[in-house]
Amino acid sequence: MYLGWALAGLSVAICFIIALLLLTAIFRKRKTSNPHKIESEGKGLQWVYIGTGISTVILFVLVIYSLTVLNQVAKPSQTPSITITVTGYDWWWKVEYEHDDPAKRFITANEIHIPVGQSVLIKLKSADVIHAFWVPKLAGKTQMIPGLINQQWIQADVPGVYTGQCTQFCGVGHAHMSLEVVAESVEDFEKWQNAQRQPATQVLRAEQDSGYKLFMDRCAGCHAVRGTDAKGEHGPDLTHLNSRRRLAAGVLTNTPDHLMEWIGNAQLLKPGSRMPSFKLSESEISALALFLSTLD
Ligand code: HEC
Ligand SMILES: [Cu+2]
Repeated sequence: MYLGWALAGLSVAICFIIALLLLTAIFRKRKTSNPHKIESEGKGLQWVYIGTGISTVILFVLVIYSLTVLNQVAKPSQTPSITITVTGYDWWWKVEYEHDDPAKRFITANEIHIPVGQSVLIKLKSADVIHAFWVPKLAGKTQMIPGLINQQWIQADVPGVYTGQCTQFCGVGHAHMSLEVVAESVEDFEKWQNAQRQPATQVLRAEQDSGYKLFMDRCAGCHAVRGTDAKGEHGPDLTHLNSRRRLAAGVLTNTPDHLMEWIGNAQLLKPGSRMPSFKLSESEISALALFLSTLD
């Protein structure tokens, strides 16, 4: 896209022409002996018309040129093969992979996986206030507005982890609302996707666990674990919690220690967060940790 260079070049050229005309005007001497005598009225007016005409034509051409380029940029190079709906919450991201077959849809949070070299359509929604989705290396900012579905598409041509951030001030947790886009080979992406589609694996064994019961009592109102009775929607889906790189939209790296630290001190680690801090006994902590460790 040469739009930027074309605009800059033209601006410079026009500056030069204007400077040149100004200098000629300054240094050209009037021929009349009396400089105060105005020559026949209206004679200079035609130049105003000509000048305005030239400017209008140039600007009009530039508008068309810009719109054409913008239109090209706004479209993906290929029709997106994957559609993901990302919903902004105070202060985390719900990520839903769409599919025509309901059995192949799944929900995760704060981490988006995409195959390298493919364009992916992202539908952007908000559950509460205005947020904005921005992964600087992949695409521009797009607002997430309650009641509206905005769209953008992203494509990563190099594998890697691309960090994104909410860029619309949305309250106390705003600075702690980041996400990651993991771009990986098609095979790795398929593997990840198939794993995410599965319900939680160890649940049957876990049902006897006191950790499982504790989770159902204290956490299931806000969190879902597919394959169990936990169907809460106020917080991130935890079915494959341990597959994620970070906790709480980027606040902590996801390790077993950090996980229990988060549960005990969510309010301290992410002030204002919509998850309460839990005061649990030693035995409750180890039981809960055991249950959570099964959420691969
Ligand atoms: C009142 C609702 C609520 C309850 C109850 C609750 N949580 Fe949360 N939880 C949230 C919200 C909201 C978040 C997102 C916090 C953020 O990132 O701002 C969250 C985040 C988390 C995360 C981080 C998930 C991720 O992918 O980043 C974990 C793990 C978690 N909660 C575990 C638990 C456990 C275990 C319990 C029960 C002891 C529990 N939560 C109880 C609302 C709740
Ligand atoms: Cu924000």
